[in-house]
Amino acid sequence: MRATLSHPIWFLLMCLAIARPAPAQPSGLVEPGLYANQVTSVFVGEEYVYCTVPVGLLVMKVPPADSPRVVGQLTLPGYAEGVYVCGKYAYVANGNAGLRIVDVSEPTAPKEVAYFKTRGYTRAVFISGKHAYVTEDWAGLRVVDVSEPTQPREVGHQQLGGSGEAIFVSGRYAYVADGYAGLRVIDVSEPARPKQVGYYDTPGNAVGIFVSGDYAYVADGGSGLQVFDVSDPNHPKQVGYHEAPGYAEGIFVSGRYAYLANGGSGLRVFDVNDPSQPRPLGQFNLPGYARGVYVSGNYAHVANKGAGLQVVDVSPYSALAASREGTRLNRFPAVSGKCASGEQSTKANPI
Ligand SMILES: [Ca+2]
Repeated sequence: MRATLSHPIWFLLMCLAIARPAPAQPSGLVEPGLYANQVTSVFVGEEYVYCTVPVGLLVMKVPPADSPRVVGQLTLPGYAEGVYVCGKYAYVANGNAGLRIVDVSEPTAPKEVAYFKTRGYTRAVFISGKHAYVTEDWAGLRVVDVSEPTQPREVGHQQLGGSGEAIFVSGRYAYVADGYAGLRVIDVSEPARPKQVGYYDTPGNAVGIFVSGDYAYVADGGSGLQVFDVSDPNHPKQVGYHEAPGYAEGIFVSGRYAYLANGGSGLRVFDVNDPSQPRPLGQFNLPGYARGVYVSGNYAHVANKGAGLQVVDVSPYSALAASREGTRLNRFPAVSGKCASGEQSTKANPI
């Protein structure tokens, strides 16, 4: 069942990828890329872009202003929901098949080196330090020591009450978008004893999260973008929101901009220079269903269920554009942390 190009599912995916015409360019700003059309999540590394599709992991090359192409792929046994890449390893949240650890040092031949069987349905993973933080549907947060990636080892667990849709680790806290249960703040300073310290029941279905500075940005399903001041982690405080039409699934913040993967309504860009008043700047209508987004430089990489990986030129609304205006830039927190191997997953700050 391990990956080969001749696997019938891959064959179908590749046919879909090749056969579908490139989508029209929304707003004239898009470099559309189209691949393996059910992309469930995306992570941008230094040289390659990593996408999950239900049956596994794709390693892609995304040349600037050109269409992405798949250079490597691996079939996985579960439903691939999310991926985080650190050093030479990709960590895949693989549904009922737990956490899969894949050596991607040879991008054309990704190879599974270990897996960690969780007890529930694994939805999301975030790597920080030597730990993988894994959320599960109704089974909470697991802290897994991956200092030796071929021998993952659980060190701590905290039961949570929701569906564990997404996780972001910043400093000593893990922030979980816990589905209809809302936003949870977990103190992970003692990995063996993760402990919930703060909670906020968001109005909608919290499915995406990004933390930047003192603020947590939540993609809250039908309730759009919700912004929380988490400077006091014990008491997350809602400070701003924008309920755009659509279904908010994924969120990425870079500098003063927030990028929202907004389901059937494509990609939305907000100015969050004042986080209490997210100001909508623009919208990119995309084919399919925008589920996740990862911004690198001038490009937003959108995980799109139904229309593959969409690469959108967001240069009018990017930290790069802001830098030309002399605006102070924030680092990209998602990719600036030290990884298990001591390497960084991507350039800490490509600007
Ligand atoms: Ca809720």
